[in-house]
Amino acid sequence: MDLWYTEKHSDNVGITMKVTKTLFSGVSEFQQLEIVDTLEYGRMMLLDGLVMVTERDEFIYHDMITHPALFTHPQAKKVLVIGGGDGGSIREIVRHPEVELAILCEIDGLVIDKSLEFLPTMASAIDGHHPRVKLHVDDGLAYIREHQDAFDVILVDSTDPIGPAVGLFEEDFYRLVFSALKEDGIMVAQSESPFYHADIQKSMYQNLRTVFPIVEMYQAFIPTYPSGFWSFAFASKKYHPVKDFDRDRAAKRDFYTRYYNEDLHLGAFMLPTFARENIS
Ligand code: AG3
Repeated sequence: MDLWYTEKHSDNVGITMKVTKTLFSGVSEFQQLEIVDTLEYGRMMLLDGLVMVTERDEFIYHDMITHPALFTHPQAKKVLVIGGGDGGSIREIVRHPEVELAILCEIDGLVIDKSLEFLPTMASAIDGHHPRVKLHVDDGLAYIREHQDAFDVILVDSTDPIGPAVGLFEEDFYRLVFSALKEDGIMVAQSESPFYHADIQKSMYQNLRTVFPIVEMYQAFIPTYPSGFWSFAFASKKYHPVKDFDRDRAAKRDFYTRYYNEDLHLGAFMLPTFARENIS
């Protein structure tokens, strides 16, 4: 049988992939979760029908949500991930030797459980055996409210601003993140597609700028997300991701990154005009 999955990116356009098997389909308290096998992208996780990760291109997203902040901050010891229940971000964070503790705060325990079961290459560091990793199944907002002045880096590895992630794009949340960070802390959040989501970006970056002194957007190419042109927001109290970037330190990293590198770090912050306009 010929089975295809389509995520619609607008009313008239979408991405479609040939599916060979449904590995899991179920509903949690928060959302609908599917894990399917595809012919070209390997296993793929969908939340409420939206592509979250595929085995083939997740390295791009997870390199880019983690390494720019961790190579800008001179010594990130304590890192928090909000969302990111597949574990891909935590896997990249613990490759940094200076990180003493990486905490995952995911609202939906089903995402963690099913990632451990079906996406082991992503979930390798959240299986409960990693000495520098802690897991919390909790609402990110509630968690940071109780952990002020605590983190060097906070990563918001969320879904689109619909469903459980809506609050993660609002000013009140960014204020909580600001105070949960130490005095020189950095936050990075996935910030949607500059091509399709200009309105979301406008309000998101406006909200960030009312809270953080340094706010920049950077980009990555992610083939399975809407338009393939994706972005991240870099919000910081002290360090600028380009001016304060130590290129040598990034070049000397002792682990392999298939997307991120010290030149791309700088290049990713250079934006096409229309993307700049979204956030100006
Ligand atoms: N976060 C999902 C980004 C949003 C994708 N949006 C979409 N397909 N419409 C991914 C989490 C990976 N750890």
